[in-house]
Amino acid sequence: MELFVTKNSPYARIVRVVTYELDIEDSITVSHAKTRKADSPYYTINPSGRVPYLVSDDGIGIEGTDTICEYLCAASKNSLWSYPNGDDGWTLRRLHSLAHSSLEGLSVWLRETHRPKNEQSSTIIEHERARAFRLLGEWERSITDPLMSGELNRAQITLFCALGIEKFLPEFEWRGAHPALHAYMNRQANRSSFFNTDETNF
Ligand SMILES: N[C@@H](CCC(=O)N[C@@H](CS)C(=O)NCC(=O)O)C(=O)O
Repeated sequence: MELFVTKNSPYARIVRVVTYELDIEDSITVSHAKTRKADSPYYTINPSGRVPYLVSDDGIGIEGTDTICEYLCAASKNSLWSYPNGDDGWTLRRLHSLAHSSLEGLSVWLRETHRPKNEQSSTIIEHERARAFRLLGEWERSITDPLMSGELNRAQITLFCALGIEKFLPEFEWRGAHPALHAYMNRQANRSSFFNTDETNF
């Protein structure tokens, strides 16, 4: 299988974390795609031009972080990307959606800062900055939910990779004002799948 990524994509990192958790990282070739460039050769592989993108052993291309994670977990008969039954299933759905909301907003903020200075929108940046900090306030409370510290799940992975955007976005300084979340992120950073997919170790 071949997985197309970019170095600073938090979505691609989620998939890479999952490959480590499933212990299949050595069976997947990781290729760096050139995104957001006119006429990139990558567009002949994935017409949307987005990463992550997985090409399976039988040549089928799969787009979308959650779909790729579900595919890999199903192929490994592993429940990492599944929801449990009952109340925990609904709580995990809620936490995953909340993490995904942080991920989407931070990605827009990061993308905006990568545009040429004269094309950047201060309105978009301020909108996403404010959203990110409102959501951090919610996470400072929700991080105590038992599902955020028990067995690894999709909400934990998504939140970790979303907040990992701090490495590429110096203006995203949140740790001082969110001590519970800061301690949580430091604990998780020691996990080998997170450590191995840190951009500095990648
Ligand atoms: N909904 C997609 C989002 C993926 C995404 O936004 N990827 C960004 C990198 S973080 C990308 O490839 N951008 C290139 C582009 O927009 O052309 C998913 O879940 O995988």
